[in-house]
Amino acid sequence: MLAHCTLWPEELAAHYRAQGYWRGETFSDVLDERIQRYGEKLAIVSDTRRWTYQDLGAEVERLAAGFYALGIGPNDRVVVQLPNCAELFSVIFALFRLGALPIFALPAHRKFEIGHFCQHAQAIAYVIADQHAGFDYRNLAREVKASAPSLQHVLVLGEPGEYRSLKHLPRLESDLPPPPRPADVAFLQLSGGSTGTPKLIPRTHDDYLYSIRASADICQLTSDSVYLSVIPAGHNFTLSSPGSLGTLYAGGTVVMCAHPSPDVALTLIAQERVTITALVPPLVPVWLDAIESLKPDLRSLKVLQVGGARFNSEMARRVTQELDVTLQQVFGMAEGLVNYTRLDDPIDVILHSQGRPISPDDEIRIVDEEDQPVAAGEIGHLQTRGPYTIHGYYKAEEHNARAFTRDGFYRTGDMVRQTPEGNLVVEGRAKDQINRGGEKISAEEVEHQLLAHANVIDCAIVAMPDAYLGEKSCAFVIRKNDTVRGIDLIRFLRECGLATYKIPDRIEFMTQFPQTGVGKTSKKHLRLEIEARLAGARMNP
Ligand code: OOB
Repeated sequence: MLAHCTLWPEELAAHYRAQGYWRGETFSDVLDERIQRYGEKLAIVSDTRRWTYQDLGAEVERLAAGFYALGIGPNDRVVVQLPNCAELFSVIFALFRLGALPIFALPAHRKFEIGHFCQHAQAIAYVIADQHAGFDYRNLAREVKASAPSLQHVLVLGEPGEYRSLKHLPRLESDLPPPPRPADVAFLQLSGGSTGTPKLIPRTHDDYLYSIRASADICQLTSDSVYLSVIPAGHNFTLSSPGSLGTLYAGGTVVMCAHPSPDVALTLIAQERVTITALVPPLVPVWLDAIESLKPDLRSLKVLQVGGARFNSEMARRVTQELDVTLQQVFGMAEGLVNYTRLDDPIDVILHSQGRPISPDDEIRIVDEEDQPVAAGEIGHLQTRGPYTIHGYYKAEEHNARAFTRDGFYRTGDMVRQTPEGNLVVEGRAKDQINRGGEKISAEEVEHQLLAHANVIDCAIVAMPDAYLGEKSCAFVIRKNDTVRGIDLIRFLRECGLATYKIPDRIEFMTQFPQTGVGKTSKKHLRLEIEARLAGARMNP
């Protein structure tokens, strides 16, 4: 069992087993069963590859043997940073079989994030593609290796350079280790984060498989389903809600879209007869416009999921008016809880709410600042506990004491209200995070980096409204002297190796920050300040 993880207390675990949520299966059990049942059926389509379930199984076997021969075994952590491609699945299922733990990095992550994951989790291997979208990941690996002494292997999909190719792994002379147990941690997922360093989320075979199975059921997936993975495949939404893993669970076909541009994605929908896909809100108007001009054949598409950030109900209405699909809103989090509008919900529920939890045993509390329940229908802080929501981040004891209540509820940081029918409406956020069109930025993480600049006395990062992304990030800075310009600070942050989406979209200078009653920087006033400055700029261009 992986150390430094707080899992479910025995009493709750026993209840979840008794209810049949946790079925005592591992990812390897599920894959083996699917290979038996659907062997010749198409499992994954990606660029040049068309893998049947048998092909996938053979690749998983080859990689598991090769990884183990390299010395990757039970409980070893492996950072996996691959674009949307078939090999993502052969790699992670091979690691699952060994009981080694993938850490799902996003393709946008750079030296700062990858270095942190490697150091924090003492990862021994890092899996990358040679290059993708104009970026060479082997260069990144070089930088990361220099700061992560635990890293023993860099494994490359494509041209390996000085590293090892995934194609040429050593031969295994022994047997594979015994498989992991269903209650074991299967992988570490990334938190959107609202603190100084990104947190890692331990998910077990039992809990994740339940959320996948129940999600596939809610979305009515069958072996005829074809899922298009558009946004990064390692994100919880595309991976498991029901995503690619839900589709494989149902015996369907996963189509990997390597670039989210609508012309590529829409062509794939027509070619592969895609039945369901998932988007973040900013992609929706782009798709609708592209559909109007390209007029692709979308007759196969039955369900369009939208989630990851607030989805405006006017845009939701446009979807239902312009496309012959069922819209589904999805409000979830990598820590666990996922809410869906149901496919047969009345149109008002689909347009105006973010749906309801997966499980009858997802416990929801909506509370005030003192953790006391608010009146029915009022807005409050969402806390949750349930069969697939974690009880603690990996190696983060101090933070866990704040992020979870004493009785094990996760403080989501979301402000919600619940309708009389039980649907949740996301009204805002109490956590110090910017949701940049579905990409989450922890303000504190970027502030830490900025404060390291010699000319920065203080800084505060807040969300500012944006017509396309919903929110962008604005850094307010108090500087030592005005020789330092915004562009210098941006360059400085890039050199720190922060992912591009975390670099502030705007830098504003101030000589002092507005304060709250207790003398802390008032981010509320800073948000109003940037809104006023933006409105002023619009009036006096
Ligand atoms: C998903 O997961 P994360 O971990 O990247 O982000 C979770 C946070 C939530 O706590 C909430 O603040 C926000 O993203 N969020 C939404 C939302 N869906 C997520 N805010 C408003 N409306 C929504 N529909 O983003 C995620 C994980 C699984 C499924 C779907 C999304």
